[in-house]
Amino acid sequence: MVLPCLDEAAALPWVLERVPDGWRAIVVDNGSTDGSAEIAARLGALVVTEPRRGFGAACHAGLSAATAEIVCFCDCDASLDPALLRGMVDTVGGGAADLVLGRRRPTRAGAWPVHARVGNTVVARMLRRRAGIRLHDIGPMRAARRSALLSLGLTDRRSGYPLETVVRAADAGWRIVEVDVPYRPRSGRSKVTGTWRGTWTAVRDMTAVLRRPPAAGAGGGAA
Ligand SMILES: Nc1nc2c(ncn2[C@@H]2O[C@H](COP(=O)(O)OP(=O)(O)OP(=O)(O)O)[C@@H](O)[C@H]2O)c(=O)[nH]1
Ligand SMILES: [Mg+2]
Repeated sequence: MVLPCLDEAAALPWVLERVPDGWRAIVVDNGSTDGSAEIAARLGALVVTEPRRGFGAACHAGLSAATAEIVCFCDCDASLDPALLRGMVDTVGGGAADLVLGRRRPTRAGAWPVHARVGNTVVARMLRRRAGIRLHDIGPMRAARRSALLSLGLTDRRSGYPLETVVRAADAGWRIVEVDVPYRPRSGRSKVTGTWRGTWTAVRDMTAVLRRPPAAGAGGGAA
């Protein structure tokens, strides 16, 4: 399980405790200053240090370091329960889907800022027009086969990474399934959609992804 982490000392114990038994937690850090890397290592995670900043850079470094047949991703801020990934991984393992995505369902008001939710709906609509797939959310929680994910040739290294995953997977004809996941208020300070700067960067990165032409050779069957 790949866990991008930037200054999540407060959330790490809860998150790592909920990683299913027998799975390897890969915490990807790039420049935390609150001791996150040391805490993660002490709690038994494999800590990968990625020199390049960015959410996508962290996710991709984790994917590159992973060795399991099926790889999944989860935020490290305690907003999402890593234990939910067991069912998502089983769905991929059982062959029912090539990519399983968690659709965030806020557990209470304030878990998901309004601007983030609106932005997400707009992106989902643009995605439907661009790639012809119907999704409700482009969230951070997802599971797929490692070799298939690597074959997508993802290039985004910032906040466009989850969206690029979905766009390329759709272009390649993957079967994509959405499952509901409770979305809780995060622990600690927000880095992306909880701030105006983070939101702006996310919108820019995502619209750039949607403008990119389909990758050459896309449209075939599932990888
Ligand atoms: N390694 C690394 N992790 C990051 C970076 N930016 C964000 N993260 C992590 O990615 C996850 C998502 O970031 P958040 O700050 O929670 O972004 P968000 O979910 O859009 O915003 P919130 O609604 O505030 O939770 C968290 O686990 C962060 O610690 C980064 O540049 N590098
Ligand atoms: Mg978050």
